[in-house]
Amino acid sequence: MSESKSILVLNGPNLNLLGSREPDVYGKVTLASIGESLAEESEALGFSVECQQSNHEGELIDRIHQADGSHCGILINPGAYTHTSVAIRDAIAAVALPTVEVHLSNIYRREEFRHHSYIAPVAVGQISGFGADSYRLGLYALIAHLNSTTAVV
Ligand code: CA2
Repeated sequence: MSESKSILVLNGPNLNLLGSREPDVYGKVTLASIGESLAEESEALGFSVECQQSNHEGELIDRIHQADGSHCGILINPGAYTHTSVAIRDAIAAVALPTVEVHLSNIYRREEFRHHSYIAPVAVGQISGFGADSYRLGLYALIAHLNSTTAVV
Protein backbone atom coordinates (compact mmCIF):
# COMPACT_ATOMS: atom_id res chain seq x y z
CA MET A 1 0.00 0.00 0.00
CA SER A 2 1.21 3.55 -0.69
CA GLU A 3 1.87 5.88 2.25
CA SER A 4 -1.35 7.83 1.67
CA LYS A 5 -4.33 6.78 3.76
CA SER A 6 -6.74 8.71 1.59
CA ILE A 7 -9.50 6.99 -0.38
CA LEU A 8 -11.01 8.50 -3.52
CA VAL A 9 -14.80 8.12 -3.58
CA LEU A 10 -15.85 8.61 -7.18
CA ASN A 11 -19.43 8.93 -8.43
CA GLY A 12 -20.57 8.81 -12.02
CA PRO A 13 -23.36 10.42 -14.03
CA ASN A 14 -26.64 11.58 -12.52
CA LEU A 15 -25.67 10.63 -8.99
CA ASN A 16 -25.66 14.36 -8.16
CA LEU A 17 -29.47 14.01 -8.36
CA LEU A 18 -29.59 11.61 -5.42
CA GLY A 19 -32.20 12.53 -2.87
CA SER A 20 -34.09 14.83 -5.22
CA ARG A 21 -35.44 12.42 -7.91
CA GLU A 22 -36.60 8.77 -8.09
CA PRO A 23 -36.46 8.18 -4.30
CA ASP A 24 -38.28 4.85 -4.77
CA VAL A 25 -35.29 3.50 -6.75
CA TYR A 26 -32.31 5.35 -5.27
CA GLY A 27 -33.50 6.46 -1.81
CA LYS A 28 -33.83 9.86 -0.19
CA VAL A 29 -30.26 10.34 0.95
CA THR A 30 -28.17 12.97 -0.85
CA LEU A 31 -24.66 12.39 -2.17
CA ALA A 32 -23.39 15.11 0.18
CA SER A 33 -24.75 13.27 3.19
CA ILE A 34 -23.27 9.96 1.99
CA GLY A 35 -19.94 11.77 1.71
CA GLU A 36 -20.25 13.14 5.26
CA SER A 37 -20.98 9.68 6.68
CA LEU A 38 -18.04 8.17 4.80
CA ALA A 39 -15.74 10.91 6.10
CA GLU A 40 -16.77 10.15 9.70
CA GLU A 41 -16.51 6.38 9.32
CA SER A 42 -13.19 6.47 7.52
CA GLU A 43 -11.70 8.79 10.14
CA ALA A 44 -12.61 6.31 12.87
CA LEU A 45 -10.70 3.68 10.90
CA GLY A 46 -7.62 5.84 10.37
CA PHE A 47 -8.37 6.85 6.77
CA SER A 48 -9.73 9.92 5.02
CA VAL A 49 -11.96 10.21 1.96
CA GLU A 50 -12.13 12.65 -0.92
CA CYS A 51 -15.55 12.54 -2.61
CA GLN A 52 -16.00 13.57 -6.23
CA GLN A 53 -18.78 13.30 -8.81
CA SER A 54 -18.81 13.90 -12.54
CA ASN A 55 -21.30 13.44 -15.34
CA HIS A 56 -18.45 13.13 -17.86
CA GLU A 57 -16.59 9.95 -18.69
CA GLY A 58 -13.28 11.68 -19.53
CA GLU A 59 -13.34 13.61 -16.26
CA LEU A 60 -13.88 10.41 -14.28
CA ILE A 61 -10.91 8.90 -16.10
CA ASP A 62 -8.74 11.97 -15.32
CA ARG A 63 -9.63 11.66 -11.64
CA ILE A 64 -8.73 7.97 -11.61
CA HIS A 65 -5.34 8.83 -13.16
CA GLN A 66 -4.81 11.62 -10.61
CA ALA A 67 -5.57 9.22 -7.76
CA ASP A 68 -2.35 7.38 -8.52
CA GLY A 69 0.13 8.74 -6.01
CA SER A 70 -2.38 10.70 -3.93
CA HIS A 71 -4.82 7.98 -2.83
CA CYS A 72 -4.41 4.39 -1.69
CA GLY A 73 -7.71 3.06 -3.02
CA ILE A 74 -10.87 3.91 -4.93
CA LEU A 75 -14.52 3.43 -3.97
CA ILE A 76 -16.50 3.93 -7.16
CA ASN A 77 -20.12 4.06 -8.21
CA PRO A 78 -19.66 4.46 -11.96
CA GLY A 79 -23.43 4.89 -12.50
CA ALA A 80 -24.55 3.94 -16.00
CA TYR A 81 -20.90 3.85 -17.16
CA THR A 82 -20.70 0.56 -15.24
CA HIS A 83 -22.46 -1.06 -18.17
CA THR A 84 -20.78 0.78 -21.05
CA SER A 85 -17.30 2.05 -20.25
CA VAL A 86 -14.29 0.06 -21.36
CA ALA A 87 -12.35 3.32 -20.89
CA ILE A 88 -13.10 3.59 -17.16
CA ARG A 89 -12.25 -0.09 -16.74
CA ASP A 90 -8.91 0.48 -18.53
CA ALA A 91 -8.14 3.49 -16.31
CA ILE A 92 -8.73 1.46 -13.15
CA ALA A 93 -6.62 -1.39 -14.50
CA ALA A 94 -3.86 1.07 -15.46
CA VAL A 95 -3.51 2.77 -12.06
CA ALA A 96 -3.78 -0.57 -10.25
CA LEU A 97 -5.18 0.99 -7.06
CA PRO A 98 -7.43 -1.38 -5.09
CA THR A 99 -10.95 -0.48 -6.20
CA VAL A 100 -14.35 -1.45 -4.81
CA GLU A 101 -17.42 -1.00 -7.01
CA VAL A 102 -20.67 -0.01 -5.29
CA HIS A 103 -24.28 0.38 -6.41
CA LEU A 104 -27.27 1.73 -4.55
CA SER A 105 -29.67 -0.58 -6.35
CA ASN A 106 -29.29 -4.32 -6.89
CA ILE A 107 -28.25 -4.20 -10.54
CA TYR A 108 -29.02 -7.94 -10.92
CA ARG A 109 -32.69 -7.43 -10.05
CA ARG A 110 -33.10 -4.71 -12.67
CA GLU A 111 -33.11 -4.60 -16.49
CA GLU A 112 -30.83 -7.11 -18.19
CA PHE A 113 -28.56 -4.39 -19.59
CA ARG A 114 -27.58 -3.55 -16.00
CA HIS A 115 -26.48 -7.12 -15.23
CA HIS A 116 -23.11 -6.73 -16.87
CA SER A 117 -20.37 -4.61 -15.32
CA TYR A 118 -17.22 -3.68 -17.25
CA ILE A 119 -15.73 -2.59 -13.92
CA ALA A 120 -16.20 -5.75 -11.83
CA PRO A 121 -13.30 -7.71 -13.37
CA VAL A 122 -10.80 -5.00 -12.40
CA ALA A 123 -12.31 -4.37 -8.93
CA VAL A 124 -11.43 -6.13 -5.68
CA GLY A 125 -15.17 -6.70 -5.29
CA GLN A 126 -18.63 -5.28 -5.79
CA ILE A 127 -21.46 -4.34 -3.40
CA SER A 128 -24.89 -3.79 -4.87
CA GLY A 129 -28.39 -3.29 -3.55
CA PHE A 130 -28.09 -1.82 -0.06
CA GLY A 131 -28.92 1.79 -0.86
CA ALA A 132 -26.62 4.31 0.81
CA ASP A 133 -25.31 1.46 2.99
CA SER A 134 -23.60 0.03 -0.12
CA TYR A 135 -21.07 2.87 0.19
CA ARG A 136 -20.49 2.18 3.90
CA LEU A 137 -20.11 -1.55 3.31
CA GLY A 138 -17.84 -0.86 0.36
CA LEU A 139 -15.68 1.48 2.44
CA TYR A 140 -15.26 -1.16 5.16
CA ALA A 141 -14.45 -3.83 2.57
CA LEU A 142 -11.88 -1.59 0.88
CA ILE A 143 -10.22 -0.63 4.18
CA ALA A 144 -10.13 -4.28 5.29
CA HIS A 145 -8.49 -5.14 1.98
CA LEU A 146 -5.98 -2.27 2.27
CA ASN A 147 -5.10 -3.23 5.85
CA SER A 148 -4.65 -6.88 4.91
CA THR A 149 -2.35 -6.07 2.01
CA THR A 150 -0.16 -3.54 3.87
CA ALA A 151 3.40 -4.78 4.03
CA VAL A 152 4.76 -5.23 7.56
CA VAL A 153 8.26 -3.77 7.68
O1 CA2 B 1 -27.61 1.53 -8.42
C1 CA2 B 1 -26.68 2.28 -8.72
O2 CA2 B 1 -25.96 2.82 -7.89
C2 CA2 B 1 -26.42 2.58 -10.19
O3 CA2 B 1 -25.02 2.73 -10.37
C3 CA2 B 1 -27.12 3.88 -10.48
C4 CA2 B 1 -27.06 4.30 -11.94
C5 CA2 B 1 -27.54 3.16 -12.84
O4 CA2 B 1 -27.39 3.51 -14.20
C6 CA2 B 1 -26.79 1.87 -12.56
O5 CA2 B 1 -27.32 0.86 -13.38
C7 CA2 B 1 -26.91 1.47 -11.11
C8 CA2 B 1 -27.94 5.51 -12.20
C9 CA2 B 1 -27.62 6.69 -11.34
C10 CA2 B 1 -28.70 7.68 -11.49
O6 CA2 B 1 -28.85 8.35 -10.28
C11 CA2 B 1 -30.00 9.03 -10.07
C12 CA2 B 1 -30.23 9.45 -8.78
C13 CA2 B 1 -31.40 10.11 -8.50
C14 CA2 B 1 -32.32 10.38 -9.50
C15 CA2 B 1 -32.08 9.96 -10.79
C16 CA2 B 1 -30.90 9.28 -11.07
